[in-house]
Amino acid sequence: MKKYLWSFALTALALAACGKKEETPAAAPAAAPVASAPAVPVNTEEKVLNIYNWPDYVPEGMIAAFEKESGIKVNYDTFETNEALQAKLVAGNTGYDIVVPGTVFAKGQIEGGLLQPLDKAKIKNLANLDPAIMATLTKADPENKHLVPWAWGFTTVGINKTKVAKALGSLPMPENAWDLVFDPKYSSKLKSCGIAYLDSPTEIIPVALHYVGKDAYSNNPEDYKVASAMLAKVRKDVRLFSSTMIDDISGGKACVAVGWSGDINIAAGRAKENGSKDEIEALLPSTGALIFFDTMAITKDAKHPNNAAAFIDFFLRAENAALMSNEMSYPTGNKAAIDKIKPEIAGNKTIFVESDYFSKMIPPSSFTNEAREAMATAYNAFKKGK
Ligand code: SPD
Repeated sequence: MKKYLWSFALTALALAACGKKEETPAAAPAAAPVASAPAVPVNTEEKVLNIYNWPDYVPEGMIAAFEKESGIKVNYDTFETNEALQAKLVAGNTGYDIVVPGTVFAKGQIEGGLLQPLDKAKIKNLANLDPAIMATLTKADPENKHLVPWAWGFTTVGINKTKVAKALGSLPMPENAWDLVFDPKYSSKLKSCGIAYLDSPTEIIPVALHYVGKDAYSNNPEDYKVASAMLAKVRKDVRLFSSTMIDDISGGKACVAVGWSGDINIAAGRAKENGSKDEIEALLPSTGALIFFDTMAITKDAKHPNNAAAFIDFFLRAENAALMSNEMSYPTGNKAAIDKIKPEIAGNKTIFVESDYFSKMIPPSSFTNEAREAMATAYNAFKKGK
């Protein structure tokens, strides 16, 4: 299937190029051409592009296809948390051209001058993007000058249904799935098969705030105290603070997790590939889950901004954005890609959520620096069990 999609994309490209060649002779002038500025500026950058993205986010073969078509060598590194990317950007001289922050961090990065405005003339496929999603991104990037959606998804509870049912015994599943990871009544039973939390203050404190009825993006330290008190009660039941959640769920280290929708779906597929009969699924908590948008942006000191624009344009082709959704289980913000999404992905309610649940979800906001520091303090104390 992968091969078919890629050869389809490349064949279409080749045909388009051939078409152009055929038209040229009819329009060629009889006299020698007068030298003039080329219609498309020549890209004189060295043929290198450095990308920094989340793990398990790019379809197999996509980077190689870009390299083959463009002749640009891509160095592709990954980071596991927004905090890690933030620290690199603030330290400066990242060496990266494209980074993929979540919008909750990107807002501050734009305001701090860490990301540069896009040269939109070089990214024609921006026209493929969904205006509704671009409107949402204006909360972080007021005039849509810097950020291009890579994917979106939500932070939720993922379970190995088989193992959770066994560990809960006669206790029925709660109506609100967040209870599984935040209420000792459930966590004390589930600790036997493994509870995992994402290892990041800005992933855990917001969902904890939401669970205790506060604004998930509260900047109020008093609210953090309430969330911390709740977390302290389940600390002894948490087995893992994970940055390898897909493997931890699919490999059986955890039966319940605070994780990302797409990664939980990937874990479900991986467990099956590995021969497990257990059913793994992302849940839709009755009180809602936290939406996120991860976005491509060009760093302020990128050495290869033209190559970066070429890659962004390549990713925004409908076929490529659809391939990301099909392979990585995250929805795309690319409207032109939607009719190319496989029915089993488009119809999976824990990937493309239905509108009645969507209205329950918590949209992303952003944190002040002080709030981020307070969250880190609360989270580290919780992790240490203090
Ligand atoms: N496998 C890709 C995971 C991307 C997760 N980004 C989530 C950011 C949520 N705040």
